[in-house]
Amino acid sequence: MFDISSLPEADVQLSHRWMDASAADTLLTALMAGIPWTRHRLRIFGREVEAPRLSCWIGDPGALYRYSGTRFVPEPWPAALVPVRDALSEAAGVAFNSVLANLYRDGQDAMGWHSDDERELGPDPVIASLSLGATRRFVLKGRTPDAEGRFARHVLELPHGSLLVMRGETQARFRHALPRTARPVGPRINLTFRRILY
Ligand SMILES: O=C(O)CCC(=O)C(=O)O
Repeated sequence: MFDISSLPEADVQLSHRWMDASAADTLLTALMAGIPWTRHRLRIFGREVEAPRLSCWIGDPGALYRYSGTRFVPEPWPAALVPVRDALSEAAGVAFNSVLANLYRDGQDAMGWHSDDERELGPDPVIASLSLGATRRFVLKGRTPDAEGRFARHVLELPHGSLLVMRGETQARFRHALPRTARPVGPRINLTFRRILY
């Protein structure tokens, strides 16, 4: 099922075509219209800034999430996401109860360096990341240098309908980011399914 089933030191699996193109098109259209997209305000180094993307925190009623200094109360599951959540829970072996949806409107929208290591996720969380729309570059960078002072770096292209699953110590060992690009690219939705422990 996965085209990549691990990377050096990173417990990462990637299926370039987890969802077929027409199902991915239908889901993209439904989510563009059906998610209440907002521009989150984030606290970075003590300063409030607007995130360079639109987002929505979605989940079961108790799945509260705090990141970048803000506490998010989940929006209810849009109908189009319920079968996707269930199929992903089955594929990843984790009962996902929440998802962070991000909408990158063009190449200027991005996600900075971070790990998905918030306390609510518990140790070594499983994160299943489904991408829809424009292909963008996803970069993983080691958090600590090796003996030669070099940081491990892996670059993955995430196309329409692809599924990336990160497990084990990947969040503890790596940061990840979705950099800006000067290439003309269309909109992209990314959905990172998570399990909040509460
Ligand atoms: O858009 C992506 O592929 C990355 C999203 C991400 O890093 C996150 O939701 O934590």
